[in-house]
Amino acid sequence: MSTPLIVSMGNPLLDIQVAGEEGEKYLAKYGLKADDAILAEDKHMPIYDDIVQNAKVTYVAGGAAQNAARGAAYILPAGSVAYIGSVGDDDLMQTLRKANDAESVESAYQVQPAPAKTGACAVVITGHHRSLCTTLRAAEMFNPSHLATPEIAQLVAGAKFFYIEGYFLTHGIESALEVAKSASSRGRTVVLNLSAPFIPQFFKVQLEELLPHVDVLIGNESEAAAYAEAAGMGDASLEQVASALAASSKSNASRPRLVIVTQGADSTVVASSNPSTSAGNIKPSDPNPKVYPVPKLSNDQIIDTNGAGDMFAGGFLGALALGKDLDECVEIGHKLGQMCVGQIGPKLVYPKVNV
Ligand code: 26A
Repeated sequence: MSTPLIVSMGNPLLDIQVAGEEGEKYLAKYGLKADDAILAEDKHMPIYDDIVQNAKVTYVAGGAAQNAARGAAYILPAGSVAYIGSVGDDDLMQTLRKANDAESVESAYQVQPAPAKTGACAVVITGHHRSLCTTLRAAEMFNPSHLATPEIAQLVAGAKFFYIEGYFLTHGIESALEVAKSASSRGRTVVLNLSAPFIPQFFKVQLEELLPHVDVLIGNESEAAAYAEAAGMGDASLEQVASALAASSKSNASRPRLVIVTQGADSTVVASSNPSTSAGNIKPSDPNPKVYPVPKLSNDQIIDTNGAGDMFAGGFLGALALGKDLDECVEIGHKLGQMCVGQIGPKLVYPKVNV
């Protein structure tokens, strides 16, 4: 059996994308915000059948941490990444498995028996915005017993890096804590993505419980703002929020915490709790937070932004696992994020290009 370097954990979803004029129509019809990520409420539930039956849709493998797993795998040797999540025994799952196979990501799925169905995300593209409306289905049936199966226990025991999506905290805090606590007590690196504004907003308790075990926190500007609001520091600048998150309490105090905040086409901000000369950290001679400009893309290079943040995170994670310097980790993150923006959905370029 393989021993992957990275284990990623989250909600496996099949993305069903609709764009153009139809995107505008469905955004209005279901009262969605142009750039948001939500769990479908009752009023949104018909959207999946509606777009499949009435619109031109594209199916692409999704699920935030699964996208990041494929992103990391893009720059690592085959067999370096495994992904854990819960799916149904159906054709959606087969599509996801195929996308992982193509990237040599091991699909360490917990498979729920029928009638459970694999989760789906309606992705409504309008211009450079993307609205994500998710029905978790089998994804939220993830049971911690999966971690105790010999195959999964071996993956988790062997991995050096763990990636957890914030989205998983809506239902899986027990498993996330189990993995993160054990990893951080063994000196392994735990990476958490904030995933969406509603996570710090409505799952703050779970987030605060997990945060002490997190070495690298990744989010975007609206997630950082939502955290700031929830933490009572709504007036703080992005740099101040990143520094505060980096400084908040940590179970493995011998390791610094790094906080990375992306802002789409604008600069990426990185804060460290304790700069050092180690790879993957801000150097003591550098500013902290450190600001990294993002290379410009022209309008015609942008297809859609679905998955760009995940591919940034995957590229960053893969580079970190390769022992690269922070500057290179951010650069590779930017490259994969931008590569994804040039594709339909959370995909990268094939045949593979060097990054
Ligand atoms: C719990 N929710 C809402 C979610 C998601 C999600 N992945 C996990 N849980 N909502 C959207 N996504 C995924 O995010 C990617 C873009 O960042 C979508 O599947 C999409 O591929």
